[in-house]
This record gives sequence, C-alpha cells and structure tokens, in this order.
Amino acid sequence: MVLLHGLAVLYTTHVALEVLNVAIVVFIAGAAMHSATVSSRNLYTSNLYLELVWLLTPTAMVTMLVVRVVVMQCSEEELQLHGTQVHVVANQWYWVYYVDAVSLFLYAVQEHDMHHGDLRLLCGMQSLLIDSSCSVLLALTSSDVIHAWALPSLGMKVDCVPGRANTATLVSSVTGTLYGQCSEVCGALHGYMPLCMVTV
Ligand SMILES: [Cu+2]
Repeated sequence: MVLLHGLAVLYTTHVALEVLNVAIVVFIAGAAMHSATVSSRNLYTSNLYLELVWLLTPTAMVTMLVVRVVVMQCSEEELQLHGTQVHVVANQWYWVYYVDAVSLFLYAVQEHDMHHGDLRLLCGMQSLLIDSSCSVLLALTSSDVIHAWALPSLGMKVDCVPGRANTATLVSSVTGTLYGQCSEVCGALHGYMPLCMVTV
C-alpha cells in the first residue's frame, strides 16, 4: 500500500513537471522572439533576475525529483522490512526454501508418484505457502551453478548465482496454485526443477 501510494505521488509529480516543462519552453520561445526587437534586447541579454530564474527553476525541478526518488526508495525498503522473508537456495536439481526455522526441499514429483490431474514437471513434492495479503522478500542464491527462479504468472525471473544473493519482492494479488520452473540451463536435470507455490 505504501509503495502504491508512493507510485501515485511520483506519477503526479512527473505530470506536474511535464506541464511546467512545456510552460517554460513556451515562455523561453516567446521571450526569444520578443528579444529579437532592438528595444527589448538589453532586457534579455543582461538581466540578473532573469538569469537567476533560469538557474533556480531547473535546480528546483531536479531537487523535487531527487526527493521523490528517495521517498520511493524508503517506501520500498519499509515494504520489504515488514514482509515475510524467504531464503531460496538452488541446487542441482532441487530448491531449498528457508522460512524462519523451517526448511522446505522442493523436488519434482516422480512420474510413478503422480496422481490424476498432476502437472508433469510442474508439480513439486512440497509447495511454498504464501499469504497473498503480505509481501514476501525473497533472497535467492545457488550452491553450485547458475539457476533462475522464474514464476511467469507473476512476471518474476531472478537469477540464482553462487556466492551472490539477489533479492526480489513478491506481491501476489491472486490466490491459488502458481507454477514455475528453473529458467537457466543448469545441467542434465534442468527440466526437473519446478516451482510450486500456493497463495491463500
Ligand atoms: Cu535449471
């Protein structure tokens, strides 16, 4: 909610600045045309106050943008700090989720264990349960080679790189079972790394 409010404020600011930009362009063009007359040339070529306006107006606009960006970043950090944190470690060829003190090992369901209606290579032995009313901060890494944690239905794809932790904020407005897969070729069983997530 804080992030959405920040985005709305940022959009409003950009629209206001665009209108201001157009007004400045029109003003400067008009002033330039007017200054073409000999009688007013001195006003626009050696006017200290006009120079100050031209200097301070862009400075104020850039300052407004910087302030808005800082507010946005602070809002996003606040959103992340209040959400659930999940650590994801990719391995050849399974996922491990660490949620608080619980570890979840996600393997693909073997074909002889599948039930009617199960999606081949998309169903996992376990599913990560997510509350759709909360944001989830994901910290993703890998223990061996590069993998990619991809959930197309939420438009998410994050690389899992050994020795590096990439972060992403997951906000799901839909409920149900979401499926994804590893999206970086990581070895012989790359196709056997499904992501199965249940949002309630
Ligand atoms: Cu893979």
